[in-house]
Amino acid sequence: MKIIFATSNQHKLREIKSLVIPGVEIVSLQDIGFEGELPETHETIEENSLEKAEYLSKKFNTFCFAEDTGLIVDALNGEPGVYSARYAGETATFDDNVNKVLSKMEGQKNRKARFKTVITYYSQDAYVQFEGVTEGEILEERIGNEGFGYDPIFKPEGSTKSYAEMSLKEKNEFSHRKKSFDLFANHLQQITV
Ligand code: ITT
Repeated sequence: MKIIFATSNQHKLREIKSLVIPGVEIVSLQDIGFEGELPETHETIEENSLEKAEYLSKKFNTFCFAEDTGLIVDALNGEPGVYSARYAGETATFDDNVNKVLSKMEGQKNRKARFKTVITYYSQDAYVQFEGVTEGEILEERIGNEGFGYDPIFKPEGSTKSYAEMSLKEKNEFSHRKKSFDLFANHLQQITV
């Protein structure tokens, strides 16, 4: 069974491709020659995840999944949240977004935050969603060079390392993305057995 993963983020693709579902081949947008933009027009992670999966599934008339992820910081009233990719502006880099979080969190004692991923699996006009959440805290400065996005400033609960100090394998032991993917994998195995 082949399933398209609708993402234009190569880091997400690498993380997802490190996870295996027996009997399932994950196909990237590059593999199918899709170079357009995925629509992301809503104000919740759930809706944006659905929008991306539905768009691709209908365009290619096949099984597809997408995910939307946000970093939710308590002291920032849930920001950057659904705007995580463009927190510091439409053309913001990972560095710009991290700088904005660090400066808004300067002097802040409550550093609690969480990553939330919602995967949407879309097939034949029906869909199902899977949520993965990892609690943690926002560090006072960047630590580590691995990973992407907000990884250098996020330390998951139960770890002494930031996400950016972890190998892919270590990150998968804590990862919000892996948690949602495990639920998705479980679902696929149940419906394909
Ligand atoms: P697609 O919509 O094409 O999948 P995107 O990068 O636009 O890619 P999102 O809308 O889900 O994806 O944006 C989430 C942003 O949150 C992303 O650009 C990163 O900056 C950040 N992010 C997501 N997952 C992350 C992770 O595991 N570690 C650190 N930062 C992450």
